[in-house]
Amino acid sequence: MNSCVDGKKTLGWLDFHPAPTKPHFKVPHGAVDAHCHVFGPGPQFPYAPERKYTPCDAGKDILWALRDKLGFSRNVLVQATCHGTDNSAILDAITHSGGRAKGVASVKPSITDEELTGLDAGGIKGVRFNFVRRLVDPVPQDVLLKLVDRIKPFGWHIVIYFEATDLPELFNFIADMSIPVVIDHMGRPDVTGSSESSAFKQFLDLMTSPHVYSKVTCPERLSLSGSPTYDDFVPFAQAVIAHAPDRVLWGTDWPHPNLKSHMPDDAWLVDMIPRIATSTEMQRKLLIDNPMRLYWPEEIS
Ligand code: 0GY
Repeated sequence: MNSCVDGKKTLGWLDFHPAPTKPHFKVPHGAVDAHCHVFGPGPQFPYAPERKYTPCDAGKDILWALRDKLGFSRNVLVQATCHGTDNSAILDAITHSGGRAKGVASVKPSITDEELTGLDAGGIKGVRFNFVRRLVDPVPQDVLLKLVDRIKPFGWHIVIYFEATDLPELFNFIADMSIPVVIDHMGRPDVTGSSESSAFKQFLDLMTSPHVYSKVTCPERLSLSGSPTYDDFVPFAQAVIAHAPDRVLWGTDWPHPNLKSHMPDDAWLVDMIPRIATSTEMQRKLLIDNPMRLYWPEEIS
């Protein structure tokens, strides 16, 4: 596996898998990869000066090839902190996706209504709030709530990223939200513990709110038991899916930014799907019905 290289400088973060294999699990026709990113290329779409890591360039054409190889039909592109609030790379990718990609932006609280309208026209369906302190300085909740009021007329939702230790502080903020909220990576539970712990019970409690969704994603980030089967991740994802089958989403997280020790073959991640969503009905909800409701509602008959 290569490390990212910037000019002659090796950056230390791992590059995405150079040759993912074909998964054994065949995803249903129309499946959505609802959490992935495009990065750069740096000269065309520069990285944010305030970034905490520099990703390997990972452009749209490589993502579309991966989508096809894994058998997916559509992608949701989530803005990561390395691009700050400049959403140009994902907007460019959406424009060149033939209608097969939508996006989630990061914005400054000072964004104008005109700029929001432009993002909406460009295929943005939500705003990401990031509370992960190693990545950003969180914005105060009252400031974010003003933004929620402003995006509500667009029919967008919030995507929220936080670590499990911050759930108690964020519980009411999320539970009281007046628009849908999608939680990244199940709120990053400690999967070395029990899926029946009080901390994870609190997460499942939050998931009883009818506007709260979760991505059952990122075994490669959360697991300590490791690849290719990531067994410790499975009971957590199973519990979330069983608890709220109509409000779970799945994604690859390609190109897996900010990883330094382990990079998955994306086929391993796809092969996790039937282990966490164990019936064809659950798989259809996870991969098609739920993401289509949030990202392509106009195509639901
Ligand atoms: C992820 C994970 C990470 C990074 C970001 O916005 C970001 O920079 O999301 C991470 O370091 O945990 O899912 O993309």
